[in-house]
Amino acid sequence: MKCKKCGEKASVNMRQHRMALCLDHFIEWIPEQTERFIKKYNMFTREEKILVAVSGGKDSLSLWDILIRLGYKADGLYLGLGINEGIGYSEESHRLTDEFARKNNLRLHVVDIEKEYGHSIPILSQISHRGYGKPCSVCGLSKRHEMNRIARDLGYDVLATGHNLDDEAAVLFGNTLQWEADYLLRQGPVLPGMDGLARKVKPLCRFYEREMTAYAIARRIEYIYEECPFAEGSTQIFYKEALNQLENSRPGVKLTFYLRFLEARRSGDLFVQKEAAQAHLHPCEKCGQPTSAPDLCSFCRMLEKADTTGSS
Ligand code: Q46
Ligand code: ZN
Ligand code: ZN
Repeated sequence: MKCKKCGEKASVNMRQHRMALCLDHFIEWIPEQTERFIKKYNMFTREEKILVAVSGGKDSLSLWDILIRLGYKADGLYLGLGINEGIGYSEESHRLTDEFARKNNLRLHVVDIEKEYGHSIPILSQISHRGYGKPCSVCGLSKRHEMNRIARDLGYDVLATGHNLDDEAAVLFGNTLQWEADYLLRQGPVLPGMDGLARKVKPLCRFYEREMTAYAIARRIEYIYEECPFAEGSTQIFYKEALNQLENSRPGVKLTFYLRFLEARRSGDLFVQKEAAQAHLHPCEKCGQPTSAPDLCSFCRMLEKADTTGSS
């Protein structure tokens, strides 16, 4: 197979675009496309301050790399979750993120959940009795809260995450199977900001996971290969595998699923549009972040419960 741009031997074949590229052209094509998506979905401008949530994985480090190559002002945020089962997941991902920032002369903020709140994510999950033994619900809640807090306190305009098309299609698949109208209405490349909530963007949402792996390798980015030990057996992975099976026999089906959804959501065709739940938000009494609960947001409630249970 030949590269579409130069005719040399191609290294990456993107069946969904009926296009193959050599490595040199592939690592140029990825930022060009990212720039196109940033503009198309009005994610941010070159004047805005971007905070990239970096986990040490291929997607978030590649996103940081791409934004810097494109000339955006992007700093990183690493959250220490204290997940040290198996290979020492948190320690290793922190090390790799630090190294990337240092090599590229980039600014990295580090927040360690245990230092900040007294307990690591697995412990918080145990003592708050959320998530039926898996720390993922406490982890997700804490990550959202902390990313928002840092973005707001340090004056960032926008928070960027490295979600790729496989992540987005799997979430969409799950929400469609359960017909979660509220979640469906909020899913997209941009979640607008509001008082106390930073705008959230996903510049890689149209790239397949395998493209991001190829990019990270081609750019010689050292990232953590292992998944978080708690990801094993998750519903998300099950949906990803199901979609990959469909993709194998129908190349492009994942991308079409996601893009047609965005189109339907934009035009309002498929949904009985509901009043956005955001209209009823007010500041949490403790941390000030918007919440629909009467007094404390779910993160502060979880911490309060963990503190009472943990100290009894
Ligand atoms: S939620 Fe769950 Fe992930 Fe947190 S505990 Fe690990 S698998 S890192 S995206
Ligand atoms: Zn080429
Ligand atoms: Zn709160």
